Amino acid sequence: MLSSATFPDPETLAAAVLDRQRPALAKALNLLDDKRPEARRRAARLLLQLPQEKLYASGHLIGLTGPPGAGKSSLTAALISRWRQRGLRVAVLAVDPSSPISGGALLGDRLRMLSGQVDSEVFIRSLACRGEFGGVSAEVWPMSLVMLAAFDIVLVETVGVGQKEIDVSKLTDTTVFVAQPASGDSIQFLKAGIMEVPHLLVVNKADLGLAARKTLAELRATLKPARGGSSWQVPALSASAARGTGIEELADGIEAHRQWLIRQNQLNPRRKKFQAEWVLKRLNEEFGRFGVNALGGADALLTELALADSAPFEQYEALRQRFLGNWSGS
Ligand SMILES: Nc1nc2c(ncn2[C@@H]2O[C@H](COP(=O)(O)OP(=O)(O)OP(=O)(O)O)[C@@H](O)[C@H]2O)c(=O)[nH]1
Ligand SMILES: [Mg+2]
Repeated sequence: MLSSATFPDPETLAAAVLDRQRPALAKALNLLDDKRPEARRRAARLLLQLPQEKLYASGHLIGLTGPPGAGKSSLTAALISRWRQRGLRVAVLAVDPSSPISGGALLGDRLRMLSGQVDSEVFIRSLACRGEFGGVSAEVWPMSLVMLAAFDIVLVETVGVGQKEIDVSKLTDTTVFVAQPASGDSIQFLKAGIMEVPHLLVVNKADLGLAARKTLAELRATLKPARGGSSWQVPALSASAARGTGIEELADGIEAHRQWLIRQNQLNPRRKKFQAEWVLKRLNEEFGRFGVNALGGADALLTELALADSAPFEQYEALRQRFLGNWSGS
């Protein structure tokens, strides 16, 4: 059992995180993943020490998802070099499937190897996935917030086909789906009525030629035109991470979606909404449906939380206390 002396001091840690010091970034992520009460309290203080504007109203939180081997990490590496050329600082959280076949926390290493552009303004971290949040490690939300405090772009890479793709979109501003040429999986996924989930589709491995072109044509055929001028038109792009083609267009497309969110005044409300969902999920885990209903029900809680100005752990703690107070008082 570790004593509280081994927990980092939140104020010092926050300053070092903002300075993008690697050991501090790693320490902060570990603290957020630590369920012990003292760690929780310190994690809450850490989040409060960070500039709230950066957490909720600036930067870009991107989800990159798609079937295994589609080239998500290779595309991420290619995007990192573009973003660095544009002067942007990048953090990558690679959510590894816990399956022993893929060997656990290796994607980060692979990415580090692939990217020639890893300098002090790029931070890459592999997270083991414990199957919560449908494939995304439970603490990815607060972890993303901490990364947003220090980096311009935070990219979350998740593996998945089928329903799992939805989940990364529940915590990111922009979701990119990477399709594998000649794979029915992608088309099936998109036809399954989850078409509205990704904001950009990209067929990687364009260097394979015909197979990639065919998949691109199929994807385009499934895309519906945007409803009215204020809707986002999902583009289907083509790229080759291996040859470095189409990367500029992909980076531009991703940025266009962020600009669209800002014009629609959606960036901040989206993050607040995802945070509310995260808090609700935590409450559900601890107190179940009964607890959530005792607190006014999921819908009322989501509305209340999305309007509140506090950090995730505070929201969670306040509701927890309210529930326990009601319960003991009745
Ligand atoms: N021909 C070709 N191969 C590519 C391209 N991009 C990636 N690959 C290859 O595809 C394989 C998978 O690439 P990754 O980038 O690891 O794919 P991933 O989607 O991150 O894979 P997981 O994280 O394991 O799901 C590797 O062997 C890459 O070399 C490309 O543009 N063209
Ligand atoms: Mg990968």
